[in-house]
Amino acid sequence: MAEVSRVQRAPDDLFLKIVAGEVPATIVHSDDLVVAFEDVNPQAPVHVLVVPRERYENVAELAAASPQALARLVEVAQRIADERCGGEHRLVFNTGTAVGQSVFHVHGHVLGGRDFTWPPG
Ligand code: DGP
Repeated sequence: MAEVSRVQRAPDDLFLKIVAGEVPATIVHSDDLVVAFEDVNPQAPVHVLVVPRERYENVAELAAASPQALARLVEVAQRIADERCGGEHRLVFNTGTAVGQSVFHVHGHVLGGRDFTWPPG
């Protein structure tokens, strides 16, 4: 099932186009496994998206297929937070439309630089 939806949605994968340089973005990190760029609609003073170069729909798919890429994603998220907001941050993976996922290429939101409330809305 997941494989079918991945194939169906792949042509519209905005984040693959950013990774490929076909859609402009403010890239803040790039390596062999992940790319990080500024969110176009920031929700906090620090709001960076970290994505794997390969396409997986959500974080569970990424974990199953490439734990190395997931580990790198988390490492890069921490490094960005260390550099920009003293290390304290919220790393969010939305999974599914009901909780707000709008781009079906897994991405970690690195959010920081202000106080946050809990639970999230
Ligand atoms: P989500 O709702 O969890 O799927 O997050 C998608 C995020 O992607 C959202 O915070 C806005 C961001 N976004 C959408 N389109 C673009 C774009 O074209 N460029 C950049 N840099 N970010 C985008």
